[in-house]
Parts: sequence; C-alpha cells; structure tokens
Amino acid sequence: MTSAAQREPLILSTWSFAPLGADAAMPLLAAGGDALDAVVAAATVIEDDPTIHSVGVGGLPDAEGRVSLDACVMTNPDRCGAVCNVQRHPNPAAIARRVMENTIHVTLAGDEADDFATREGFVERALLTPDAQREWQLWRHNPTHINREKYRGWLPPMNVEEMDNRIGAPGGVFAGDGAGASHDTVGILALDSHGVLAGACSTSGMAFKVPGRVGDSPIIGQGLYVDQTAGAACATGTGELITGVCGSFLVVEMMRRGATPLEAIKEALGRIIARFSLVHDHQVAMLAMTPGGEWATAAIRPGFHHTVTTREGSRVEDPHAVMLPE
Ligand code: SD4
Repeated sequence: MTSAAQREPLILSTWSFAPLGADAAMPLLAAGGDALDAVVAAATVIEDDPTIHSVGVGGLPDAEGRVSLDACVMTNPDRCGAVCNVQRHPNPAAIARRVMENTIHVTLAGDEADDFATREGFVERALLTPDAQREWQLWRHNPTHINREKYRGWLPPMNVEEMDNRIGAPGGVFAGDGAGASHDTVGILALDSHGVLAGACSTSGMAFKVPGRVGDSPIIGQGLYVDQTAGAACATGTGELITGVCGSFLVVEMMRRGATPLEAIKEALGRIIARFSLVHDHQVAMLAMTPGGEWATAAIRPGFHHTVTTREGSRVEDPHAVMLPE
C-alpha cells in the first residue's frame, strides 16, 4: 500500500505515539514550510513528553540509572548532524541540527555534546523522571536480570509499544518473565511541498544499556539516511542488528538502483534475518520514502505500527509487511 508520487506534504513516522509530534509539525508543511523544520519540530514535541519512555525526557535510563539521548537529522550526504549520549538536554534532534549548521563536524558525543548545546543556548533539564527511575529500580532488583552476568547475557527487551503499557503498573514493565520494554525510537521522514525530503531520528536507546552504549539511531546511514536523489529511510528496533547491515543506507541505495520502498526494506530486513541469530525480543522496523513521495514500512515481527500524516491528519497503521509473522 504505497501512495502515488506527490508533492502533497507528507510525514511518515515510527510507532503510534508519533501523531503527537507529526500533527504539531504538519501545519508547518501545509503552509509551505521546510521538511527539516518539520521533522525537528515533530521530534521535539515527542522528546518533551515525559510519558514517552523511549525518547527524550522520561526515557528509561542505562544500567547505572542515567538517561542518555541519541539523535540525528539529515537532508543530504553533505547535510547531516548527530549527537550521542546527551545527558543534560532534552532535545537531541534540535541539537543535532545545530551541529550540522554551526560546526564543520557531523557528530558530537557525551559531555562535550551537552556543553555544545549549552553554548548554543539550549536549556538544561533533568531527564530522569520518577516513573523511569522506578522502572530502573525494579529492573535492578529483578532477580531475572541480576542473576545473569552483569550486562552480558541480558537480552534486549521488547519495544515499549509492544508491552501493553505496563510502565507504572505494580510490577513495572519487567514484572514476570524478565522481558521488558525498552526501545521505541522516533524516526520521522518528511516530504515538503517543494519536494524536499528530510529525516530525524531520536531515542533514549535500549533501556538499561551498558553505559556509553550508542545504538544505530544517531549514526548516519544506520538509523537514518536521506539523499534527495534517491530517497530517505529510517529504522527502529534493536540497534545492534540495524548497525550490522547499515540499514538505512542500504535501503536508500536499493531505491537508487530501482527497488520500490517496500522491496528495499525487505532486502535490509532479510539480511538481518539471514545474518543474525535472532531471539524472540529482537525487532527491527523500517520506513522508506522516495523523492516522489512513494513510501512503505515493514517490520521483522508483529507489533510495529507506523504513523502517516497528511493535511487531513494522522493515521496509525500496520506495516506493509511483517517478515516473521509468528
Ligand atoms: C537503539 N534503535 O538504540 C534504537 C532503539 C529503537 O525502537 O529504535 N527502539 O538501538
């Protein structure tokens, strides 16, 4: 179910929390605004919402209880920016844009990325909310986790959206079988009325990750890739799998060579399935869009939803393909 080529403004985002941001950003595009402004605006709204436990404020912390944020933005190979491991500022996508626009670099990481943000006028904010801290404490004291060798042997848990909103429930998301919520990156692709594509990808990463871990989301070509001459793609899910196949770059290059968005995503997800020993909690989903506005989404496993936003509003839908339906 891909749409016809168009210059009608279009926003395609990961997961069902995305209308919050996409609906706020669509008026910019509907008024003739810029795709990059729209994706950063959408990401910022989602990052600022403390009830979303996988992006920005309220994100679940690392194994030591610290929240760290990753993000990137991109419009072309020569126009991209990223930040990793931001711990003092809530809006990494907007900071990534400043890295792109105000430095000669692409990526800043850690404390220095926060220092850069402060110099750029971004306001610091505590990222760890009481809810997220509570989930971390439940995780820390859950024997199904601490009996495993510290950090290793701990499987990446399922996506927050797939966890039935168990955050805040008496046992927390890690009650029961030890599987839990973790990783719902917001990936946003936009096409503006001038036919310009842009993308943003923002996450707090895998919950309870080893401190310092960086996933695919802020890495150009992995969590996001945009080239006006070929298309745009972004990814969500277990970053280590996406990284192994340079997922978003692969999808865009497949489209450059003539694949449809769906064919391109299936190639990337198929490589992950073929090359990794997947466990139950592994999930990857991808979005792809051509410069003409043709788009598709697909996921390895059931549970993923995309959000498509037009002038008429947002629709949350199932992906066009699920590679391993059961
Ligand atoms: C990561 N890919 O840090 C991100 C998490 C994610 O849906 O996308 N979750 O591995």
